[in-house]
Amino acid sequence: MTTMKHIERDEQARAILRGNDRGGYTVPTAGLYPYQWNWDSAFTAWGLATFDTERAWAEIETLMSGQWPSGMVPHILFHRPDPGYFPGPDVWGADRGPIPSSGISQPPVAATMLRAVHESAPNEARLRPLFAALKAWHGWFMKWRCDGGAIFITHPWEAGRDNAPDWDEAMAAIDPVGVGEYTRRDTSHVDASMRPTKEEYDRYVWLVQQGRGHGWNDAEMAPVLPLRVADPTMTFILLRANRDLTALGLELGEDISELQAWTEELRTGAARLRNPETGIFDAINLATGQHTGNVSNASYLCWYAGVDDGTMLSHLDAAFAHCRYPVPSHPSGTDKFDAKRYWRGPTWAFMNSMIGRGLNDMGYDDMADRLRYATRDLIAEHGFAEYFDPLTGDPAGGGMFSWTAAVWLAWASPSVEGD
Ligand code: 9WN
Repeated sequence: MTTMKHIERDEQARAILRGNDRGGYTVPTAGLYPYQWNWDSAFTAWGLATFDTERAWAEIETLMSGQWPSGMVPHILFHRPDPGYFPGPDVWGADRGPIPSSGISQPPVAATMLRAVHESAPNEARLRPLFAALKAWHGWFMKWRCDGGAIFITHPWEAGRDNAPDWDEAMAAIDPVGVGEYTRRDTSHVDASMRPTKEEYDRYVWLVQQGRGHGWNDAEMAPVLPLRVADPTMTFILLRANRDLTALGLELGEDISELQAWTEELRTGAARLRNPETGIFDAINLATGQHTGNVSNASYLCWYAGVDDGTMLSHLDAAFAHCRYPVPSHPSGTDKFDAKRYWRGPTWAFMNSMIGRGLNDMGYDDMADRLRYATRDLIAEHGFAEYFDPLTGDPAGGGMFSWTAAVWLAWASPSVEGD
């Protein structure tokens, strides 16, 4: 049932997306994240498609305008300098693209969101160049981030799940020697208890310094990468995005054979992520070959990728039993669970939207509804936070957040078509 509160939230969500618009691109939130972030922008486009399709197309076009000649699409585009964020373009020293940027990528949700934008406002002329650019980006992942079909990350920021326990083992093996002094800016915007620790930040910055030292040259870095963890976020999302890009290519009459081959390879990689001991999907530290053993909210992206699975379904049921507002980024009641610390417990509405869409695709409609309604209540009651305490729903991190507003409009709100 749509209530006044929901209608108010629809209006607020649109106002947030307009307020975070910097002209052709949208920042995740003012202050804390003053640039264009890759997967944030893709989700934002999905939300924009519900009320301003022109801006939705432009959002993805602006993102792709930062693509490097290698095909890589950076995780941050520094369109205009802003001292409020660290590390900025001077620290990254990444000058291989047309726009100052970071030197790593982020989960490629863009093709999937582009498909939704194209469904809302079909435009083949705009789609065709984006198809080619997205294919080149997917190809970059297959060339430089693929190990036996599983996509690995080289920096926790690449997965977009910065301090998830999945990287703990690989991060502990790094000695951030010579990292030097630096001033974090995130903790001047958000309480430090909701952000990564100093030990983690030292390693984040050290890894950036390593890439910079190699001039962000993929071939030079490949044999010496200090961190390589096969990641469910990347693998499941690329698998899904590749299928969506294939559908768009078919519509355009483009050659899709390479995309189909990548999909098959990624399916093999997704199967590798299944932990042989527990049956869950988790990350693999490629330095040791060990599965990390963590159920994360990315573990539940299997359905979104088109991989059917019953084990994860029973874990999801358990998450509902333990948390009022699932899906926690790390299971409550475990040692590493921290209800407010970023990717070590909090619920992220945009992750829920992918999990929910996957459940629908697999025909688990009751579970999908359950998750969607829980996320609806979470946002209706607690606002458009970056992330939320899964037990209480308390908002955490930044506020007036673009992707939370976007998934409200495109997925969680009762005004979504067909509800
Ligand atoms: C580093 C913008 C980004 C998200 C990531 C999230 C967080 C950045 C940070 O914010 O990461 O990229 O500085 O903490 O973890 O998923 O894209 O919203």
